[in-house]
Amino acid sequence: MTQYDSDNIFAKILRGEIPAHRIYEDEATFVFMDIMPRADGHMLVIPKTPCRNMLDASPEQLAAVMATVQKISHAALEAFDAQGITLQQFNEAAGGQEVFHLHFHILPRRDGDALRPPG
Ligand code: IU
Repeated sequence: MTQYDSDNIFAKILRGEIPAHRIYEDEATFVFMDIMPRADGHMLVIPKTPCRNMLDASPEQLAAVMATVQKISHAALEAFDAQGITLQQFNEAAGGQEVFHLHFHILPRRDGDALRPPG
């Protein structure tokens, strides 16, 4: 497994070196808007501590991130007038991961909609 690289873009967002549209944070997690949203209200949930992806996450990191995913998903249903939530999470380049700091995509969904393509 490749090491965690503290120069990744989400680490820079956590350090305040790059701006992000912040939605929520607690002692262990941080939530911000995805800059290339594939659905209205597309958000990312990340741990504040270094973690490359799900494969090297500790049980504590996963528990904290998933608790925030659930909390923010409930809020997103109301805030973004959605009827459902799609979660996405990618691990390593072969698995579709582009930013190597653990993150979950929260994608609010409306009846009959389709996700926009990446980019
Ligand atoms: P991944 O395939 O799950 O690793 O995709 C990374 C996501 O991070 C992708 O949806 C980008 O739009 C998003 N993103 C971002 O929100 N802010 C950034 O500065 C960069 C990527 I670079």
